[in-house]
Amino acid sequence: MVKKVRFIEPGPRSPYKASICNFYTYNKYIRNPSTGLITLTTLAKRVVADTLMYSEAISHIRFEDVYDADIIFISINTFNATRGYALARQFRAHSRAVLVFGGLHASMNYPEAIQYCDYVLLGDGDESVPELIRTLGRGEEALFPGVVRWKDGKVVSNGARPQPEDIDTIPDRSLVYGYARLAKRYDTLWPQVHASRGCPHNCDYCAVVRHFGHKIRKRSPENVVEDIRQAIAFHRRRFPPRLSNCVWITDDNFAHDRAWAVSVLRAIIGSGIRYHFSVQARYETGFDDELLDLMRQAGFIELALGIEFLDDASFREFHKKSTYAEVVRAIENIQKHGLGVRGLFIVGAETDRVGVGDKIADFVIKNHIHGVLIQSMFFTPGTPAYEQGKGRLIHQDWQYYDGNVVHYPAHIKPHELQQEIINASAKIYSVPRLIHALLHAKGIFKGLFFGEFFWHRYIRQDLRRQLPYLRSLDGAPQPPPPADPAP
Ligand code: B12
Ligand code: SF4
Repeated sequence: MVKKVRFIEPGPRSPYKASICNFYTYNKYIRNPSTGLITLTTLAKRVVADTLMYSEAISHIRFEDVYDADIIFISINTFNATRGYALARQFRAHSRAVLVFGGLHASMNYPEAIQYCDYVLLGDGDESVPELIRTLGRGEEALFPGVVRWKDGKVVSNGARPQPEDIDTIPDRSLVYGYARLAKRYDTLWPQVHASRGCPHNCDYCAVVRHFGHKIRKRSPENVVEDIRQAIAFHRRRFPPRLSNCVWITDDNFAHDRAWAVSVLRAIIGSGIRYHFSVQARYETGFDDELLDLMRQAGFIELALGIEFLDDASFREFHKKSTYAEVVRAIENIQKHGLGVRGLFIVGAETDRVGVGDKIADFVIKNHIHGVLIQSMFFTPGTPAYEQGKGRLIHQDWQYYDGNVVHYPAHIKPHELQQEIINASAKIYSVPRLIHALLHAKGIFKGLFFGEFFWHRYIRQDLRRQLPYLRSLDGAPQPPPPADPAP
């Protein structure tokens, strides 16, 4: 019998801590818990009544409540894998629970993850988690597809499992310990809804497409709207009113299935929900006038574009189907439709040199991009970028795979590249630009810039902490730079 199940989202390097910063600095000691893991907790609760989730993004774990569980599910992305493994060791020492890892990093890197647990479940957990609970509840061995397990001291994989098509589950956010209270208290926690999974593109550094596949799987528009309604209600408070009234639709490529995106937007418009929305999309969405108008009508305030690079050689290097000229044109058109643009950038491509940070900052300021995330190149095991770049990695200490420089780029030293990210962030989120935003930015963008100003101060602080280590690598022998990117 399985009577008690616990789900764990391990924290990153700065796990939750009660702090006044949490009111305005996102990600220092508080950040949104995983929608994916809440979804799995919701599904597991239908099988076992005593089911609960802990997220170190918003609370401490009550270990005495976890140790006597029958099954402990742990979710890891790359950046929190180190913490996940440490927690698994602790659970092993104090609990007899069956330990199960899943999530993007565990799935793409299962030979590593299985060293710390009994099972790894590959891919989406929507069907495999309830199936595992039922199987173990019957006292049977888990032999179904998607299971990685130990047999006679060896790791055995039952192979991939077809991805679930029915993903119409509304995550029950109240199943996360402490979340209901904090969601109402902090504007730095916002409603998040994931409406579709998968992407037909193939960018070399992208783990998402390898984990969720090329086929886009979608929730029904009605289900998405109901989730939005519940997510907003979960975060609503009477007094003082929330400053950040924005739902983040966290899909990676929202508009790829255009007909579906239109039906979701029409459903939001028809629902009477009056709120702000932000969504990630590719630059092509920026040429679709009808879609942009619908987004505006539905309450969307911005599109977060994975711009990534500012030169066509880098787009080609990583098989990202974009060109600089098209990205600029898309930004202009999006803004013409009254929507803002958030820019997501990657540094560390082969063409990057000293000055790349200034280049990004100047581009952002010139093109009126109102918010940015700048990260160094990611190398998630299982991606082509990892396969090509693994000989040039500085280390594989996953906890630093969260935007820090972790490789030796071709034409710039690691610490110089880290400094470039810091410079770009400081130039974009400068005090004069903060004052300008507070005086001139419209509506919600004032509050957004204010919050992001402090978020970026934290990001810079964190990146600076790595500088002495990265500088110390200067004397170390470096692997040879690869050939120039294909023309
Ligand atoms: C929303 C989001 C955030 C939110 C919330 C994160 C969260 N806790 O989920 C916030 C803003 C906090 C965030 C922050 C960051 N993020 Co983020 N984020 C996302 C995003 C866009 C959507 C997450 C989501 O809801 N996915 C949909 C659900 C359904 O998927 P899922 O959570 O993976 O869960 C499913 C499966 O993986 C599986 N599963 C998951 N857990 C488990 C556990 C078990 C036991 C089992 C069996 C199965 C299983 O089943 C679930 C349901 O099918 C993803 C991209 C993506 N598409 O996933 C990036 C992503 C996870 N983020 C990423 C990164 C890098 C970051 C940051 C480091 C960025 C930065 N530099 O600040 C930070 C790190 C934050 C921190 N310090 O903790 C990367 C991670 C790459 C990697 N290799 O780890 C991703 C994949 C984006 C990308 N394009 O590469 N992020
Ligand atoms: S378009 Fe975005 S989600 Fe799709 S493969 Fe490229 S980076 Fe990944």
